[in-house]
Amino acid sequence: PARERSFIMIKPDGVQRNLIGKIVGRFEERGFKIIAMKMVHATTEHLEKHYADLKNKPFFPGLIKYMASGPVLAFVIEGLDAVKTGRAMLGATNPLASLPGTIRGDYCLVTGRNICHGSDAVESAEKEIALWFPEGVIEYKDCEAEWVYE
Ligand code: DAT
Ligand code: MG
Repeated sequence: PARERSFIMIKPDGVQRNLIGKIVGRFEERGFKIIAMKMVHATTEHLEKHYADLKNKPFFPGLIKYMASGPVLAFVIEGLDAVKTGRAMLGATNPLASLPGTIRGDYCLVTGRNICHGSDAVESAEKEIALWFPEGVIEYKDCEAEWVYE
């Protein structure tokens, strides 16, 4: 089976709105293997590293404040095209442009409260997984794999 990995994070609004089960369930149902998961109330320093590429954007301070406002659920999915498919499942950055059936298209309305993060490239996924899971991920045999893959 494919071993591409993506970092997914349910943001503080998703946690507060009790959407953890529904969002994690979508990735499980799609066929992805979850190989790491934890709830974290992240520090601003940690979030500034996670969003380092955006530090010059006008919305950066508000983004960090939002992301530090409560716990997040951080997890790693593994499977075929995990990054691209993860992004497709997320929808667009602005929920207005997110189709129904996507996570953002089903559960939120504004960019600044868009409930879920997903890595945008294999390289950023690797960086984000290392940042959020320095202890590493969990290796195990997924008995479903032979039915998900040819
Ligand atoms: P994405 O989360 O879809 O990868 P991004 O990496 O460009 O989008 O931005 C990270 C987060 O920053 C995004 O989920 C919400 C916030 N954000 C992005 N653009 C914004 C904007 N124009 N106004 C307010 N918040 C924004
Ligand atoms: Mg991004």
